[in-house]
Amino acid sequence: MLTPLPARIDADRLWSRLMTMAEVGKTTGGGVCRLALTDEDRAARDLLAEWFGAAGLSVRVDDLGNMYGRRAGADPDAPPVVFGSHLDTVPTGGRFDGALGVLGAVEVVHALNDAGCRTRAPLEVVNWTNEEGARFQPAMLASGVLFGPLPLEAAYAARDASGRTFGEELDRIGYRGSAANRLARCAAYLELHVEQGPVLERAGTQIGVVEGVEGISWSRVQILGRAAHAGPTPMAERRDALVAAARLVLLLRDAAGALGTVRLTVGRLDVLPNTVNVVPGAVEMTLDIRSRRDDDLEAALRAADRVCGDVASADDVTVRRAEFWRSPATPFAGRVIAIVAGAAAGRGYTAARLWAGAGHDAKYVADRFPAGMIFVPSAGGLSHNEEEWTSPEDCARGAAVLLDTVLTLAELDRTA
Ligand code: HGY
Ligand code: MN
Ligand code: MN
Repeated sequence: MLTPLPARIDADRLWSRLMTMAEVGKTTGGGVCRLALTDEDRAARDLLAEWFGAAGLSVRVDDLGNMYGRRAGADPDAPPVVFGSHLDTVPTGGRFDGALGVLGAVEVVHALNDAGCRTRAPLEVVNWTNEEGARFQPAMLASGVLFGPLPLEAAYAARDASGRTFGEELDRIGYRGSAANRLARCAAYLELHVEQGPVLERAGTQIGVVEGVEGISWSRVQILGRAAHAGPTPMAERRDALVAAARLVLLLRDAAGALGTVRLTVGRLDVLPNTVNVVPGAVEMTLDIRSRRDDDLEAALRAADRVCGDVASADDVTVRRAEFWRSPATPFAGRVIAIVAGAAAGRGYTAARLWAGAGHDAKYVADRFPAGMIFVPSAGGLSHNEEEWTSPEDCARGAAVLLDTVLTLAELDRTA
């Protein structure tokens, strides 16, 4: 394990970039709304391209809009060590989810530049398109096309709530590059990210050594009753889709909550016709189920279908669940995990091993190349919330572990 090198993370420089990026899509609640392929995302990308240039990185964009900043190595033919994350956010996002991984990576490059360090392997900093899946489903869409099961055409055809497609919006913001620019070779991939949960903070631990990404299932659930007049329709004769949905949400939570490793969320619910004097005829909602164990995830889905059937018969409605995205639980590469752990120890930081409850592009990259992640604590375990907070010190510690991990993987070129 390398001892810390002359290369040094500049905590103020990293924080200043994080706060500058946080101005792009800033919300009145102090958070960030930078939905994928919106004007705010374009502005963030343009700013990142500027910062890539200032760091001496050569920029390229692939046909999914993924942005790569490349730093030459002593061995131009060696596969690059790749590190980064995403700049898109959920509508009430925070300033650190994704941005810390991209800007922490830029800071690593500046630290190497300042110290005049050259690596044997080339380095590539990446900004993945549409990690969140908030505007265009599924999540991790772009890395899912490159390394996962998602067909390119399906990605381009993904529509947002207003009916605009991913492909149209990628063209509109001017970030549809070439397939020839896709990441094709990679010695290893690293992603620095805020934990987005309470584990590190509660344990008073500085660094999370991430062992893998939990499995995720996204379904659409349709509840069909019968629209009726809110006045004359007797209560006993109603087939009220919203009442059925309300019962279903609670029963799903109890059914899945009984399975220890499972977390279940109904995040979106649309009532139809959503009118003050009409008994709701239909409800459409989303179901997000996660577990680090695929068998628990399957058990939760079976329990969910049982509950859907019970509500359908009890409330005289039709309930249909259709899964539209599945990301299996994915372990990271043992060698990368060990190097991250060694880097944290080399800095004298306290560290703990854990699994990522959130999805990350590192999951799909890990399906193809050796990958790992570094977590830093989230205040109150909060994320996907405008009050998301990670301290400047924790951000800098994460970037230092990223720097040392990248250097170990890319090897310092001592011939220079
Ligand atoms: O859904 C997720 O876990 C990620 O934030 N896209
Ligand atoms: Mn993220
Ligand atoms: Mn997120």
